[in-house]
Amino acid sequence: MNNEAWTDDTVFETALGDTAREVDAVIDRLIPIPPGPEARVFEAMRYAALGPGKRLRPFLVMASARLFGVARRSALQVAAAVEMVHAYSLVHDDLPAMDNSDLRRGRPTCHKQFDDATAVLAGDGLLTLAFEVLAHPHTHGDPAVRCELVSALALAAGNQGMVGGQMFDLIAEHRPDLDIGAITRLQRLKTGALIAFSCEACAILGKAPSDARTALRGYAHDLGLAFQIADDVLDVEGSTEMTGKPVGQDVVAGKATFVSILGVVRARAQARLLVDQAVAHLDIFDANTELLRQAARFVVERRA
Ligand code: GRG
Repeated sequence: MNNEAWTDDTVFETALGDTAREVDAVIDRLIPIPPGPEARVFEAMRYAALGPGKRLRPFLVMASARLFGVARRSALQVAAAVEMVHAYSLVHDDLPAMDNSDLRRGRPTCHKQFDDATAVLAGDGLLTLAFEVLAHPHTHGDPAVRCELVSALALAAGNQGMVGGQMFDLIAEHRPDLDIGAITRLQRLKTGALIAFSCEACAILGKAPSDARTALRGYAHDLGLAFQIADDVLDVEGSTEMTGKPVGQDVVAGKATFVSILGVVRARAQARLLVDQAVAHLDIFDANTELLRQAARFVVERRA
């Protein structure tokens, strides 16, 4: 990847595709199918983690790796771990006990392709493997750095992050009166925390100073919210063909979202404002931050 040359959308999307292929090769290597009856859960894990997604979180890891001179091999291990956690969250979110969705990434959801119990186990397997990958000496030579990565991912993915946000979201289905502050907090936990980890992980790997971490956290916070607003807009204006998943469900459920509170026009404007704010956090870096700037713009312009 040569970030100096990435100046337009087409080049950015090519770079996103290149990162996807690279991280998929790492995931492919990390989940070989063994002989024996347990092979089925490995197949379901591969189905979930290697499905046709954008790989935005791995891209954020690889783009921020450049800011801190992090070795490509280390960054790819982290990128694979983040994508595994993301894939697990989608598998569990789609289960009958949660969203009860049949379609994800334009294909049958994991529990439809396999069965509910296998999908639960595939999610568990992906989540657990992500921590094994971070704890492996291949990820970083310094055990203190590996420990910090494990701890940061646990905070982002667990009850103080994504799991807490998912609980809040399930409760919010019956609370159409929630205000913008509550929705913002919900989304920060549910999707923002893992996006923030994706941006900050390379600061941990590169032992970056605290001002760099604070700047990346600010970028990630604004980016995460802009991402979620774009997702809410797609749920209203997109189609199943575009997004590869059912749309319009929030409206049917009468759920409070950024769009239900602000309306589409103001929600879009808010997302663009957040993107401007996100990229302003990057001004403190001397290194080329063009990739992260383009990622922020992509998040609100995306059609899937
Ligand atoms: C089950 C613990 C647990 C958590 C689930 C993230 C999440 C929490 C659920 C996903 C539900 C959802 C559709 C949220 C909206 C934002 C989001 C995470 C969209 C999917 O992410 P993309 O667009 O997906 O990056 P791809 O397929 O491109 O990887």
